[in-house]
Amino acid sequence: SETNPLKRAAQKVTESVQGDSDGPAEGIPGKPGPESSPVAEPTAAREPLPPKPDQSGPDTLSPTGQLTGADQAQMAQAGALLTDAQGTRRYDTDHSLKAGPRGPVLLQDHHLREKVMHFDHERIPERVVHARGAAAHGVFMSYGTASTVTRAAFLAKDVETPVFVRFSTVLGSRGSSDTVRDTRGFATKFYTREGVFDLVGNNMPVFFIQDAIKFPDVIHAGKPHPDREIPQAQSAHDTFWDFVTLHTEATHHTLWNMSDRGIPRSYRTMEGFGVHTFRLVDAEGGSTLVKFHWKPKLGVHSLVWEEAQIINGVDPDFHRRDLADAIEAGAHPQWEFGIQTFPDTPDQTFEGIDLLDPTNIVPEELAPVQPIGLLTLDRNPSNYFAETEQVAFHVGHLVPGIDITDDPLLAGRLFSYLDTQITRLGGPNFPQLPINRPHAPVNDMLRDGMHQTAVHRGVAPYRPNSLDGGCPITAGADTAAYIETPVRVPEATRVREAPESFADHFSQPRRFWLSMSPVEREHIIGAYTFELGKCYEQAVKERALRVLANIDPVLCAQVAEGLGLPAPEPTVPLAEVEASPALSQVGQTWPTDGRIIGIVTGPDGDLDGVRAVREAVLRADMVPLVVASRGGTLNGSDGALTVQRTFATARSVEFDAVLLAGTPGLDGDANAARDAKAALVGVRRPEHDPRVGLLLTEAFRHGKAIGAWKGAEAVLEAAGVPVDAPGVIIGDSPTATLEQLTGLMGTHRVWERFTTTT
Ligand code: HDD
Repeated sequence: SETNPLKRAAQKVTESVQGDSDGPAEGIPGKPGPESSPVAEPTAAREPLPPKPDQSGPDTLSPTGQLTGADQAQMAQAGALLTDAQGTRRYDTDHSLKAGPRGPVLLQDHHLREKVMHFDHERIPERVVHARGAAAHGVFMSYGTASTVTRAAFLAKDVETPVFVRFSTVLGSRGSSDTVRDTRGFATKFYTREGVFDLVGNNMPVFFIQDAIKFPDVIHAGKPHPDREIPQAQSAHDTFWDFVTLHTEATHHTLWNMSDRGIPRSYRTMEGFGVHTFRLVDAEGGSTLVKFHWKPKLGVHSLVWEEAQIINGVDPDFHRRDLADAIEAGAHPQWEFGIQTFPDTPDQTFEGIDLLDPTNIVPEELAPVQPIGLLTLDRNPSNYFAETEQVAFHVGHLVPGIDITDDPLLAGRLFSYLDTQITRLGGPNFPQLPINRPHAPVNDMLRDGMHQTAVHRGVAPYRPNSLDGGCPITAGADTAAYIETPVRVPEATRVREAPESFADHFSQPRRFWLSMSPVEREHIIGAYTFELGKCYEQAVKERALRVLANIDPVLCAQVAEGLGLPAPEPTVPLAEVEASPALSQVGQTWPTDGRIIGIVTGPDGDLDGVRAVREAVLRADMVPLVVASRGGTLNGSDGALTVQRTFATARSVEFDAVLLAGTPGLDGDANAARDAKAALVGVRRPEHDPRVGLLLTEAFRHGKAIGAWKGAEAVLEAAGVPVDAPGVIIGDSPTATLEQLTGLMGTHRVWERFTTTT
């Protein structure tokens, strides 16, 4: 009846919501969309599905201790009908209000104004470091073994604590690649019953600098050059190497970065470290110095450099995707939490190692890592911004039983983390954001400020008071108060100086180098040669070689050779140190859970065999990806098999191992006929497709296990992969081949394939 399209649309909406005063309208499904749109709405409006279990919001309490069910509803699309931010229903959000369809947009369009205003402010400043990250929810189960050294309630036997863990790279911007050579952040928020404990660690146990006052400098040196803002997310440039060679305390951390630890295979295969020495305090006030460790159940595993570089282009979100996929598939990553313990002596050293120097490790052979609990990540965030981006870690978020030491790097961090959240999250009330809310009741006297969301009651936010019933009162040791350990502070004159014990910059790096297997040393030499080869300044390269000479003459000579420069002599005597075998990633066998096997088949491959290995791979908690010449399905005698990757979309770097499906034997004529048929439909057999050849040569070069069952030898031959090389298996049957392949994957790589010279 109504001819004006806007009015007609408004009428429709009114009809559809009639009788519905406070909830989504009945009968919306199936109704046509507003007719102001020239085309019909692609889908009819309907009630959103309830959130999946992994989409529910963080299980949090409000600052006043109430469950945040109301917030939960606001986190998803809360109903069928669109509203604006004030809850007023909207009939059209696709057209600005205009003076006629071809006329100017009117300033009075307050809906346009609100929508664009909000959009204009959707981004917040990225983290100044660790901007790119991925996170997951999980649970920490305590073994209780730490109860002898700490009163922390969450470390008592069988206590379960919800956690949120964020992994990150350090140098790159939010949109940078995952597999760059860099340190990785490993930050854990424990929502304990006694308050939040944040362990803000890295995947390396040492740090570049010994005093926080140098942090702005090391980051300025590592970040892109200020003039052109390049290179992104990497240390292969002059300013980084200028800094780390002028501040030789950075030598140890730099060596870790140049090792395989700088390019993890997955967040799931990284160790984590608290870096600093912390102080644990028991119920009687007794204290013990500790270093925190996370040990991945899957073992420490890394990429090789060429793989990492290829992934940067093929799948820049490799680590982020890997973590989310594994959790969604139910392959929940796990780490054992552990501590190295040291007596809390006044000098705070252990076996001559200064525990306050964050460039030092204590070898595990001298102080074994004692397991104290298990971390399991089992739920992906539902909203990247609300959770992963807005989570705010702080080394000063401590609980009773965990205290700090006088490590000067830690002291500066205690200031920096709170400070940065004010810029990043827009004010001092960031602890009220759902992801940051403690699960312990909060009863503070902090008030007002930007983005205050709590409605505090009472009139006397101070104490003591006589107006709010005298509350709050303060807790004591018997009511789980956080009490600083009464550590004696030495009588001293104030100085800007480092202690003499901080001056040895080379013996710990030498220990690391000596602890590496030949193939790991080869990778380190390759990394230094690559990074320094990217520097323009001759003086920087020469200075870097002088540093390497003080770690090891072979390392120095080989890098010098690669750079085409003379190898200098050491300037300090080479340290007499023992290797620490625990530092090497090579030589152990690990579970293969969650590893990815690419199963390559041709248009006439043994599809029943493919089906059998697929099922066996799944049973072994690994991921099979069928790779064929084109997408869709392959029809075996037992029904259709879905193709997950084609020769165009597959790249070796995605797989931990490759299996080549056999082809049932055919005679020469049949072969020719088959090829002719395949060519007609534009499908090439694997042995004729250069992309399969590339896949295999890369997998071979990267030390990955390769298996083929009867009839697939031709594919290996065409790729030039020697069938008798280590880690290449020609099996009799599909499942026997898989079994041998899985055995090889347990050691992570076929290490014998890498050539070594050291
Ligand atoms: Fe830091 C973030 C780890 C030294 C200042 N740091 C940040 C994150 C991790 C670390 C994992 C990311 C947290 C997240 O996911 O939100 N940082 C470390 C480790 C260090 C270290 C293991 C040495 C042992 N950091 C350090 C120093 C300073 C900072 C010495 C400053 C004096 N770090 C920051 C920061 C960041 C940060 C600027 C950036 C974003 C944030 O804090 O929330 O405050």
